[in-house]
Amino acid sequence: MSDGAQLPTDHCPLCGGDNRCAMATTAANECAACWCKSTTIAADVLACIPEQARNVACICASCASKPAPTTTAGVHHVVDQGQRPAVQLEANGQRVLIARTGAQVLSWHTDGGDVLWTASEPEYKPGKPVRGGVPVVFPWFGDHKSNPDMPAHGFARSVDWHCVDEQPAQVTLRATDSDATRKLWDHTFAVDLTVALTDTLRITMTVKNTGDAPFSFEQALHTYFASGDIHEASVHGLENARYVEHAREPIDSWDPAAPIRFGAETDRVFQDVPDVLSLHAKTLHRRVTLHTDNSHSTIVWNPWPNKTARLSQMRADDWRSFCCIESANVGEHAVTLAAGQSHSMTLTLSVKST
Ligand code: TA6
Repeated sequence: MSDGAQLPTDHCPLCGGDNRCAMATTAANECAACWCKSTTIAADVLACIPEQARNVACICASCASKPAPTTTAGVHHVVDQGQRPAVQLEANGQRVLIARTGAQVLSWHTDGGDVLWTASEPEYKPGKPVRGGVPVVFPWFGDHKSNPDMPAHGFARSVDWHCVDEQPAQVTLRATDSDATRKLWDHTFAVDLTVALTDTLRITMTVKNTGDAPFSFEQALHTYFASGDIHEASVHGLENARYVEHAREPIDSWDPAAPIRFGAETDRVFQDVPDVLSLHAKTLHRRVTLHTDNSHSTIVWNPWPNKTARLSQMRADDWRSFCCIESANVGEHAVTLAAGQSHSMTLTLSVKST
C-alpha cells in the first residue's frame, strides 16, 4: 500500500478480500451508509484504513462488522463534531474529547454536565481553534508584541498535534517545529500535552528546547468554563493578587480583597498567583477547583456584550454563560529555556456539586 500504486477498488483495503460493500448487502440502502459515502464505520476502524484507500474502495462486510481494534483502555481515536481527528478519554462515567488540531480539549462531560464551555456557533475547521474548551496558547500570549500580522495567542492552537503515548484514560499529544512555525518563531521545540482523566482532569504542558540556543516563550491553558449565569458566578483565590486590567470597558471599581464577581468586561492578568483557585458557578450548583503546578500567571476574562459582538463563533448573549480562568506564564513570568532544557506546567481540575 505504501508504494502509492493505484488501489484495486474491488478489494477490501483492510483484508484484501472481496469487498461486496458492507452496507450494500443491507436490504434497503445501496451503499448509502457505507464509509465511501459517509463515516458510519467506527472511527477506530476507519482510522486503520490507509489514507490513500479512503473513498476509493469499500471495506468488506466482515471487516466493517469487526469490533474496533483494541486500543488502550479508555482511549479511543474518533473524530470531533467537524469530522477532524480527535481522541476521546473515558473513565468513571466521564469523557473528555480532545481535538488533534491544537491538542484542544473540547469538552469534559461529568455526571453534572460539561464543565467546559463552547461558543454557540462553533466552527470545527482544519487548522483553526474552536472557541471554547481549553485552547493551548504558545509561544506568545495575546497579540504578538511587535508584529500585528502574527496570530493572536501564538500558533500552537492551530497546528496538528500527533499522539505519542497512550496510557489508560491518558494520552500525550505532541507538536514540533516546522517550516511554517519557524517562519513565525525561528526556534526548534517540542511541546507535549498530556491529558489524564481520573476523577479529575489533569493537563500537563511540557515545552522542550530541542535547538542549540536559548529561547523564551509565554504559555496558557486558556480554559473556558461553563459559569451558569455569569452575574451569579465568582472566582476565588486571587484576592489581593497583583494584576493589570486590559478590558476596554472595565467595571468602574471593584474590591481586590474580595472574590472576583462580573459586572462589566473583565480581562485581568494576575501575577504571582496561588496554586489553588476556584470558580463558584452558583446557578449550576457547581464548584470547580483549579490546582496548578508551575503556573505563575492567571488571566480572568469575560468579554461582556460589546466585545462579544466582535468575536468569532459567538452568539450575542454568549457572554452570559462562561468565564475564562487561564493558567499561564506570561509577561514577567515568561519562561526561558537553555538548549536541551524542558519546562512543565500542570493544571488539575476537580468539580463538586454544591
Ligand atoms: O485571554 C484573554 C484574551 O486575551 C482576551 O483579550 C480575548 O482576546 C481572548 O483572549 C480571546 O482571544 P481569541 O484570540 O481566542 O479570540
